[in-house]
Amino acid sequence: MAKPPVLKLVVGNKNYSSWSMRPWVLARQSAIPFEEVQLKFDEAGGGLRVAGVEPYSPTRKVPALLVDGEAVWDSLAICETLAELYPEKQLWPAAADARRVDALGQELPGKPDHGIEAQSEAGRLRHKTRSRA
Ligand SMILES: N[C@@H](CCC(=O)N[C@@H](CS)C(=O)NCC(=O)O)C(=O)O
Repeated sequence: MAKPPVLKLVVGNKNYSSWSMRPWVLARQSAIPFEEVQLKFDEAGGGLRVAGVEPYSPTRKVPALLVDGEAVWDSLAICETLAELYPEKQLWPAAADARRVDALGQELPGKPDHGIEAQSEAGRLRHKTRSRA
């Protein structure tokens, strides 16, 4: 990599925002350097809004990743971006069939009513794919 990008990862309360923890754990575990911006849910406003998120995230949700100042939002899009920026870290499965199953896992949890159920289905398929290898 010529010049590593400047990464700023904007997250919410770590004990509430599992979406924030996805790219945070991935980056930390993979030793990818990033600056963390920690925002808090606005308790006074019912705890649903993230106070001060506007300058970072077009969707006003966390997480958001700024790559040299350019925003990427949605936890899995951020994980994909990190995988593209750091191919040597091998963050994504090399096998095409394993990537297809991961794509299923990526799509379903984004749909509000499909959280746990979709993830277990994706987990089952992932297990099936890996046991075939
Ligand atoms: N699909 C999104 C979900 C992000 C999300 O819903 N974030 C919540 C916190 S866990 C949020 O920022 N909510 C603030 C709001 O809806 O105003 C992702 O994967 O990043």
